[in-house]
Amino acid sequence: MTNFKVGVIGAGPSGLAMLRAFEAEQKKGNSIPEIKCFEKQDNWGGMWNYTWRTGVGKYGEPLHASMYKYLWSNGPKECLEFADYTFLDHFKKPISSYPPREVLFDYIEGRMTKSKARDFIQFNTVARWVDYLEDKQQFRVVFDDVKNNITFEEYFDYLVVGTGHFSTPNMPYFKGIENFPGAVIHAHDFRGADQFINQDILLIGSSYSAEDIAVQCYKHGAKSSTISYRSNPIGVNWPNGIEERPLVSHFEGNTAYFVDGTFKEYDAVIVCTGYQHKFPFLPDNLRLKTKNCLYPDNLFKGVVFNPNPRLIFLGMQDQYYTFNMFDTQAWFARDYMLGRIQLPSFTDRTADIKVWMDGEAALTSAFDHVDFQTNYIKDLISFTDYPPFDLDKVSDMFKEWLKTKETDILNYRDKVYKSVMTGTLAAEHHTEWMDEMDDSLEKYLEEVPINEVV
Ligand code: FAD
Ligand code: NA7
Repeated sequence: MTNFKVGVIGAGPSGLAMLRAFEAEQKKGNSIPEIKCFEKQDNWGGMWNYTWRTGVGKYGEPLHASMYKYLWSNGPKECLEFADYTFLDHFKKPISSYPPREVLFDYIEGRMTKSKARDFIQFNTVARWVDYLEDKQQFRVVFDDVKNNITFEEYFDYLVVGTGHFSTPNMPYFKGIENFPGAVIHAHDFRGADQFINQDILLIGSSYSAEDIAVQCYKHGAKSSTISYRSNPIGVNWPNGIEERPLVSHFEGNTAYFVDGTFKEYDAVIVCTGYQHKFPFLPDNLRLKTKNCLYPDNLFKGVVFNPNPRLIFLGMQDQYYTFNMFDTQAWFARDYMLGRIQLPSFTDRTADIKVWMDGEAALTSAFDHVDFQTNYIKDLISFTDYPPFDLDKVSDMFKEWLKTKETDILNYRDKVYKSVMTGTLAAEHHTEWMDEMDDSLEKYLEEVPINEVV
């Protein structure tokens, strides 16, 4: 049955995966429901749609973007590759394993421009509020077209939320920080390390953002970076100029004091303490309440909202896998909406969720986390016709990536991996990552950089 209507909120990689999944079905000659996607930015790509702005956007909305200039993929591209549109399909030649942001944006966009997907998306439009109408079994969604300053509502039989969760900062308080004389920003507002040249930087938090921003600051000429951890240090082999200390206890002026009794003066503080899952448009009974983890509670197969299975969330997990995981979720969601996948009872769904959550709680290492997410994707893929790919090999690549970072945090991006989709070995980039200050698509795709041609 396809005489129903699907609303998709967000046109980042997750929302676009949903459009792609339905398009794949249509291409097989099957009919699909009516689909409408609403995106608050003026373009698609989600996080990969870079902006120089911070704070609020052109129309006064809180900015979604947390990405920065000079951001290069922090994992091998071979681990995120779409199974139905490979890097070779897009670039027509092997490229390196760790492309910059603009190159990945181009790849995401390339898959979509081959279709009519853009016609389904209304840009500059924010989902403001959602109600579920029990009698009609429909969602009523209130939107703001922020460009034209118009509020309107639409009704959907299924609602897909793909609004991401690395956008609303988690910003803890540290005593005395209000009197720190230099810049205090969250990683969400970091737009590039060039403003920190010759400065002593304090980063609070010890996960991906702290790790990469410290390396960016090193690369672009900061004097020093200190990473302050709450639970565990990142523990890689840092170069001189990057160090780790336990958590800040308090600030006095520009001096930070740490819980081990040490202290140091800083020019700027970058708070890298992660993000909140925030759904200001969802009422309490439809809101996903979770932190950044591999298996959020209340999501059957990590996708279907258990208390109301007409509501679907994509990409709400912490992410080793990204683009291809969103695809497998979208394919699952599509086949469920099309009635090909029958949901078990509420009780059985709850039990299934518990098995996965207990599994996550028992994990002890990063390798375990990779295996867990690999098994999750294997499970999802078994329900649909998403092109199967060698997930064990991808899992091995993730583990190799983790090991390489430990020993060579500054140069891990120079390593190349083989695509499990095409068997193609990535090309070594023309310039070593530490020496490459230009992250543009144009420079990246040059066979030989212009400045090396005599
Ligand atoms: P997003 O990309 O966040 O897209 C969500 C979309 O929803 C946005 O376009 C947003 O504008 C829209 N939206 C939000 N609220 C509303 C609303 N109310 N109404 C309408 N639209 C709305 N992944 C990797 O694979 N490799 C990397 O190297 C990597 N680096 C990263 C670096 C940073 C700094 C961050 C923050 C993330 C990084 N990621 C990386 C993860 C990245 O989030 C995912 O790759 C991917 O972008 C997630 O896709 P998504 O569609 O789920 O969410
Ligand atoms: P993450 O991966 O969610 O990590 C958050 C980090 O912040 C983590 O080290 C936490 O330490 C730390 N944290 C959280 N709250 C506090 C407080 N109150 N005090 C000190 N430290 C705290 O977020 P990231 O921004 O690093 O990464 C998110 C995505 O952005 C990721 O996918 C990347 O690709 C880019 P904990 O270990 O919990 O003690």
